[in-house]
Amino acid sequence: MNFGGPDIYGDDEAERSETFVIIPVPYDLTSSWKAGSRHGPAAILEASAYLELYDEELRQETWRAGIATREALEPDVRGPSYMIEEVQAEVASVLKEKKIPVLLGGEHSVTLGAVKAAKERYPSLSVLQLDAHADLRDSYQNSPLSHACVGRRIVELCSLVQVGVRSMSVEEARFIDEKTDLVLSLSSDETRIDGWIDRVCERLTEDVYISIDLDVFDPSIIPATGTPEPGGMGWLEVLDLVHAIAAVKSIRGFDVVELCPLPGVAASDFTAAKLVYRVMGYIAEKYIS
Ligand SMILES: [Mn+2]
Repeated sequence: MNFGGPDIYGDDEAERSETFVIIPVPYDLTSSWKAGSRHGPAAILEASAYLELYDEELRQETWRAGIATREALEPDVRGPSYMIEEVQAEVASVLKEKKIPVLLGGEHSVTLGAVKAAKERYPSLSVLQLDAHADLRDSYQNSPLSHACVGRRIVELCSLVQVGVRSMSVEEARFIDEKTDLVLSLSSDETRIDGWIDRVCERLTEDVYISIDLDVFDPSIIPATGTPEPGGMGWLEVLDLVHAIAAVKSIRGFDVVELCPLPGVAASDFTAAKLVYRVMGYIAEKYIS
């Protein structure tokens, strides 16, 4: 299954040189509440066939930058460390070809493999995490590689900016207050204050990896996530942020994780697919204009 549908390239196939490589990662072994994000990548790919390939906001046909879709990574049931290693190797192979990896999750722990690969390639990398949850626990359900610990493992590698966070433990709140040099965490309330996008841009380095947990959105926009939280961000707020970053930084890769498809709720799947295409569009403005 290709992102954008089976006929995305039509007769132009011979001419395209790919900019983006989609990597489906159907894995949800450490999910704590509603499992099912293993079905997320397939739902996004299926919905992507119904996207208008002309992006009306950007007035461009993003697909002309070239979008390849790899085979889904085989879930490794031995545990998250094996899955993270598998993701790391796959992402490293994409970065080596000077292309931009786009991961479709799956649960959030898979992000760590992508960040490790990107950090190796771009030593000054920083990470922007859009998420309802801080994910800064040192360990969760006896696993340091749980989805609930991904932010903590990232700050051990590079600097981290979180946006949209509105759920955390007291330990995580203390960590954020004490380790201000390692992590900047903005709640969804703080994204209503003028200048918040500048605050985010100032903290990020030139090379950025973006991880989008779909629960950053308000559940009225995307209800189909494993751990929904009220009071989330709006569609245009998230897009404004990513567009601003794409304009001034180099986005080296991104992921969209934690879609947990609900039968009969097509809006979540479609919104996730449109988000993936729009973010590729922001990055591709440089390549195709
Ligand atoms: Mn989350």
